[in-house]
Amino acid sequence: MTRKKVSEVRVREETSPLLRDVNMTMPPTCSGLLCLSLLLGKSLLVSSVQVVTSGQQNISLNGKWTLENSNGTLSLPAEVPGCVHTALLKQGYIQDPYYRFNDVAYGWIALDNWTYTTTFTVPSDMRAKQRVMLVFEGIDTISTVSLNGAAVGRTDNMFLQYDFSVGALLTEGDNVLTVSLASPVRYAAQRSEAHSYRVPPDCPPEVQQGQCHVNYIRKEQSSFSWDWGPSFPTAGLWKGVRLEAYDVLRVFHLATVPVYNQTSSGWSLQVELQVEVVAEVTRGQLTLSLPGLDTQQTFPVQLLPGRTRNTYTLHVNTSGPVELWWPSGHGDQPSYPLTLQGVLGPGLTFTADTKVYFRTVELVQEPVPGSPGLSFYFRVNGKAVFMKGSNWIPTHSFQDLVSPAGVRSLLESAVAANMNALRVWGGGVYQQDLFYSLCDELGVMVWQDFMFACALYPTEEDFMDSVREEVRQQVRRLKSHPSVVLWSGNNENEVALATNWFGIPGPERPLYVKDYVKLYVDNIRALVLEEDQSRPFLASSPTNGLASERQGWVADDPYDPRYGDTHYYSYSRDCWDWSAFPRTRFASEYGFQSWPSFSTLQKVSVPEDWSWDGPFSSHRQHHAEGNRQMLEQAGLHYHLPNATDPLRRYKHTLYITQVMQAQCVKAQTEFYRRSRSEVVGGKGHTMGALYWQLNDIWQAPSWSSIEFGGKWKMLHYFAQRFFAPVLPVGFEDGVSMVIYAVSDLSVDLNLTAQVSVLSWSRPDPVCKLSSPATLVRGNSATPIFRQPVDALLKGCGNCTRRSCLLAFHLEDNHGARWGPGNHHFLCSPRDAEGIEAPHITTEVRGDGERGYTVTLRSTSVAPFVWLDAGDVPGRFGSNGFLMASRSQEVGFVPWGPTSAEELGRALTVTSLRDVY
Ligand code: BMA
Repeated sequence: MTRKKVSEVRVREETSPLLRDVNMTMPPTCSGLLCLSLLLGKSLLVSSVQVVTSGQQNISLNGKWTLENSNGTLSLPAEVPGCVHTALLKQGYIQDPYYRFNDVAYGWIALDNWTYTTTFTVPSDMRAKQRVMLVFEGIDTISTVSLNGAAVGRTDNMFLQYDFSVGALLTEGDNVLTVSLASPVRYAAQRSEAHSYRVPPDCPPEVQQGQCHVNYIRKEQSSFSWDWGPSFPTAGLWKGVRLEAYDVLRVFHLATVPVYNQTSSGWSLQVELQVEVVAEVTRGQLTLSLPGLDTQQTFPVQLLPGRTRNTYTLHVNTSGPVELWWPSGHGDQPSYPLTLQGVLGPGLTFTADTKVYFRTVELVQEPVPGSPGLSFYFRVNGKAVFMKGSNWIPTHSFQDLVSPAGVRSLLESAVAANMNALRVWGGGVYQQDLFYSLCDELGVMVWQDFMFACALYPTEEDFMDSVREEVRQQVRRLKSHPSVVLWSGNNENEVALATNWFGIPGPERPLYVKDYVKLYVDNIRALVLEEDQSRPFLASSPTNGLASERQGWVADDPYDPRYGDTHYYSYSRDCWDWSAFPRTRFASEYGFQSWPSFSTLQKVSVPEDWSWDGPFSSHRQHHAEGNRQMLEQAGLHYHLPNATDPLRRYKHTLYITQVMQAQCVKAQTEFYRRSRSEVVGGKGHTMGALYWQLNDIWQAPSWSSIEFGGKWKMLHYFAQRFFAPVLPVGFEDGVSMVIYAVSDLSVDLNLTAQVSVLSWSRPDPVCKLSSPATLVRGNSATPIFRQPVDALLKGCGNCTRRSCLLAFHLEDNHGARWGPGNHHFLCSPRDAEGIEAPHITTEVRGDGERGYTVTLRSTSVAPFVWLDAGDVPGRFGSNGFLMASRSQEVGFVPWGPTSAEELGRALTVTSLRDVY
C-alpha cells in the first residue's frame, strides 16, 4: 500500500441570508446522496452512497398525512411523498387527470391553497439530543411550515431541500406538523403584479390551455403547460420528510470528484464532506480507501462548530492503470468502491461507501481549419466524441408517480437506440438520483440544464437567494456523477433576448440583458465555478459559446451554425431536402411531431374521441397548427389515409404521422452524422445530434420518440439504426447518388458500399453494384460511393426514379457486414410506380424464456412496415422497416408476462400501401 501526499482544505460556509431566522436553518445541500435515514447502528442505501453515523437517530415522517383545502370542505388522507392531485385521485375525488379533458376540468386544484398535516411522537432520548432537524427533501412549492402551532419556516423553491432546527418545539406525546401550501398559480400572479416591470412571457399560447407567469416561481416550468404537456401546477410534499437528531454532528453531504493532473499524468480524488457540528471535533481521523487502486490515506480531522465543507485530496496510486469511464459505445463504465471511515470522537464514528468513476471531459471551442468560427464538441478522456441522443423532459406531471422502473426503461431504451447522451432540458426538474446513477452505469452523458426555459426571469434579491441555494444544492448533489458532462444555464433564453421573442422595445432591452447576465453569469456561472471546475459550463442553449461571451453573453445570432450549438425547427420545408438543415457544429434540438399509437390514446379516450378533426385531437395538441403541419409534411411524400371506415382512417393517420416523423428525423440526423468530418462552404464539423425529444409526459402528440408508458414510436426504431456506430448514409448531391460511411469506432476499416437497385413491384433486386474498397478512419464520415443517378439507373434494366429505389450496406473485404442496411428513395413513395398492397401475414412463435419471433410474409416490397403489439408491453427487434423480401423474421422482447397467443391476438401490421 503506497502512501501519497495528501492535503486538507476546510471552508467555512456562509449562512445563507434565507436562514437567518433563529429557528430556521437550511443546509447547503443534502438532497439525495447522503440525506438518508441514518438509524442508530443501521444504514440505508440511497443512490450509490451508503452512510452510517453513530449516535444519530432518524424518524421518517413519510406515509399517511391528512390534506385539507382552504375552506375545509375537503379533508382526506394523503401519501407523502405525494401531491394534491394524486391524493385526490387515490381517494376517488377525481378521475385519472390524464383522461380526456380532465386537465382543464381539474384546473381548480391549483387555484386553491392546501394544508398537509401529520401527527407523530418522538422518543424522549431523541428529543434529548442537542439538535433535532426537520428535513424536507422537497416541497412543491410555496409553503409555511409549522410545528405544534409555531411557525418553523417558509419555502419558495421546489428544487431545494429544506432543513429546520426544531428541537425546542418538540413535545412529549403528539406533535402536530403542518405544511400550508399556497396556490402556485395565484402566487405567480401576485409576484408578477408586484414586480416593477414586466418579465415576459406573461401567459403561454392559448392552445396550451395553461397558466401564466410561471417564470416567477421556482418550480417545474412545464407544470403550467408546455407545447407537449398539460397544465398541472402541482402542490405537495414531493419528496421525503424526516427528523434527524444528533449530539455532536451530522454529515449531510458527501461528494467525490476525480481530478486529472496533466503534468504528472496522475489522478487525485477530491472528497468533500459537509457537516453540521454542534460540539467541536478536535482530534478526529478520516481514512479514505480505494482498495481497487491500492490507495489509502488517513487524514487528521478538525471540525469547528457550525456548518463546514471539508475537502480531502486523495492522491491515487499511479503504479497501476486507472480504468476510465467511457460513454456508451466508446468503452466500459468501470467504477471503484471508495470507503470512508471516520473516528470523530469517543464513540463517534462515521462510515460511508460509495463508487468512484474516473474520466475527464472538455468542451472544445477552438479554430477549425478552413472554417470561420469555433469548434464545439466534447472530448472525453482526450477523445473527441460525437454526441448522439435526445432531450429528456419530465416523465410525469406528478413526480410522485415516476417509477424507478419507468426511468430505467427509458434510459435502457435510449442506450438500446445507440444513444450516448441525453440533455436534461431546463423546463422540467433536476432528475432524481437514480436517473444519474443509471446514466453512470449505462454510459449516458448528461447535458444538465439549470431549470430555466423559454422566458426571461426576475432577479430581485429573494428570488436570487433562492436560485443561488438551488444551484449550490444541485451541483453538490450531482457533481460526483461522471455522466454529467456539462452544466448549462438555461433553455433558449439567450435566443429569446437576441431575437426578441417577447417584443421588448429597444430602449428597454439593456435592462433585460442586465438581468440575464446577473442571473446566468454573475450568479449561476460564478457559483458553478466555485462548486465544480471538473466539467464545462455553458450559459444557454442554443448559444454561440465563447462568441456569445464576447458579445456580452447575448450574441446577435445565437443560431449561428459556425459557433456553439443550434436548435432548428421547420415544419413547412420539405424535410427530405437536407440542404435546408443548418450545417451546425452541434445540433442540440431539432424534431418533428407525431401522434402516439392508438393503444396509448385509448387509455385516456372514448370512441367519440377517435377522429382526427374532433375536439379531443385538438385538445391534446398543444402546439399551434401542429396537426395541420404534420399532415402537410406527410402529404409531401405520402398518400394521406383515405379509408372510408372512420376508425381505420384515424388509426392510419396516427401511423402516417409516425412515418413522417421517423423519416424526417432520420434525414436530419444522417445529415448531421455525415457532416462530422468535413467543412463545406466554411461550415461543418458537426459533433452532436440530440433530437427533440425522447419521452412524453402524457398521451398526446409531441416530438417524442417514446410514448407515455414507454412504447417505442417508429422514430425510436429508426434512431436505433440512424445512431448505429457504423452506418451507411445515402443522399443525392446534385446529379449524383452519394454514400458516406460514418463510423464512431476507434479502429480504421476498409469498406465497400454494396448497393442493390430494387424495383417497387417485386421483392428481388434488379441489379447490384459495389464501390471500390475505401479506408474509413475511426471517428469519421467518409465518402465511399458516388455515381450519377441517371447512369446508375440506365445500367439497371428498365429502372426509373419512380419504379426503383436503392438499398445499401457496408462490407469489409471478408464479406462481413458493418452496421445496419439503409435505403434511399429516388422519388416520394406517393409518386412511386408499382407499389402493390403487400398482404403481409404474421405468425408468432416462442415463449417467455426465449422471447418471441414474428414471421412476416409479403407478396411485394413494402415500405414502413409497422408491427404494433397493442397493449402487450415490449419491443420488436426492428420495426418501421422496408420489407424487400418475401419473408422476414422479427424478434419481440416482452417487458412482462405474455404468450405467443396473446401477442398474436394483439399484433397488427400496417405498411404504407395499406392506408390509401
Ligand atoms: C424547443 C424546446 C421546447 C419545446 C420544443 C418544441 O424549443 O426547448 O421548449 O418543447 O422546442 O417546440
